Amino acid sequence: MKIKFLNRNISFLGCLCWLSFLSGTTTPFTAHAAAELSCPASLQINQTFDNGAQWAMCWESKQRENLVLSEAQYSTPEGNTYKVFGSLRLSQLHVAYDDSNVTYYDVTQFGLGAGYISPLDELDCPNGELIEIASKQGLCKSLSAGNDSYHTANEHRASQSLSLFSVSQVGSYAYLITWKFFADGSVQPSVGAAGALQRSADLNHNDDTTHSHSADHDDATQYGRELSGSPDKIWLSHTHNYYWRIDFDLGSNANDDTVSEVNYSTDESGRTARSVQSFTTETARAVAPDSHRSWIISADQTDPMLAPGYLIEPINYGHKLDRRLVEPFTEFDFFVTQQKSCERFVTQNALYNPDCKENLLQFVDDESLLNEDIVVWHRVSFHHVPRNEDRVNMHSHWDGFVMQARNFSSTTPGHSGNADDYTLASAAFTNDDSTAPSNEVESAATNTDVTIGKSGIGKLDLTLVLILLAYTYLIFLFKRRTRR
Ligand SMILES: [Cu+2]
Repeated sequence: MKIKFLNRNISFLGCLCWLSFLSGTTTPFTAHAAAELSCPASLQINQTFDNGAQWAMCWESKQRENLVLSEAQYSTPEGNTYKVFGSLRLSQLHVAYDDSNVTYYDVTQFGLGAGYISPLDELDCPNGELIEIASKQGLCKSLSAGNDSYHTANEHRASQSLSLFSVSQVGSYAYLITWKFFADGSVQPSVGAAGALQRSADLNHNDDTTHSHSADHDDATQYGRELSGSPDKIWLSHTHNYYWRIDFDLGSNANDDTVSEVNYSTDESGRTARSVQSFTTETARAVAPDSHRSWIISADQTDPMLAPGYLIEPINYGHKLDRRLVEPFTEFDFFVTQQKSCERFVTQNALYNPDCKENLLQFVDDESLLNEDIVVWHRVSFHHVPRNEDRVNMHSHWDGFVMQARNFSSTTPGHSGNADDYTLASAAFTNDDSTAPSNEVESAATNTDVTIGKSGIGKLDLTLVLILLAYTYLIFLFKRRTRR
């Protein structure tokens, strides 16, 4: 795996500086007019929010993955449209039991679509629209409201999202599969595991209902627990590994996306510094809470921190299955590969695509990511230790992650941008604070990143103007001298 360290030097000369200065922003935005979706109207999903933003996309249902969303584009409240995703799907539900006797690959062994779809009713979809899949009311499209998107003394608005919800019954489990597309451009895929527990081991016969194992009583209890009302059984613990396959198509074409990894390190004086690396070849990465590791996807290779794009922060990562000796791909949580339509499933891929490799880690084979259509794969784990309440009807346990939209708008989407009196007073107090520790001042002066704060941009632009005036004057002098 090769990692290219971003050249963070900023070129101060050239016409880009003028463009930056004239537009009042340091980031070249790549907004487009809304593109026509290629799918028929019956397969289009459109949602406009109270703040004026919009999402538009196509949908289809496949027997294995069920919902596959494509051509997803987001329009800001100001009307700037960004292509975002070529396609989005859940690619595998990998369930590994603690006794290691059974591992399920629910998407490829069974499926989430066709006969696995559970019909929905109005109670599943309050104030929403039920859409037919496989002759069933299989998809709920609704406008959902959450906690405050913002709340100041003068303005407040609830967070709104387009919610797409379906249920797939696989064995004893019912998977509640949700995609939320927010009014600020963020996207949250999630899965709720519900239904009933799948596997138990019989304490008296020292084997389980689906597989034999020579464990004695003490061994069996290590891998699960007895539950109220279920004598002589051990209900087995297991890890749900959810894998999403995200084909980003940000920017003017599908081949200009960059994926960068962000890490932070803290030195002996307590200062925490950022480093950003962009991937140039296919890669497999693990979460790293100690370095606040996150990933940025953008279409601008100059500076992903400032470009429009998405941030994936694995902040809900409490559990992680790592049994690399049995399944090497479980060592990693985040993968970037070239887009290939035959690389479709995280495991058992060759079963359906015999011309391609078998699993996700094998897809990572050192191919270039430069000027290629790229795909991001993200895994979230949940170690499920049964509790009494899981029988007979299990509560839903939810897992997922957020792709946080960043730099699509110059301020909070939909907000007027006007500060209320409290905020202004607070800002004035902060600006007047002359008791800042000296190392803070030093830290700001030595920061290699462009300062995004208002005063920072003002100083930067003034410096640029002075440099360019001096540069223009030197050229003028040089030409005058050569004419003589
Ligand atoms: Cu479970």
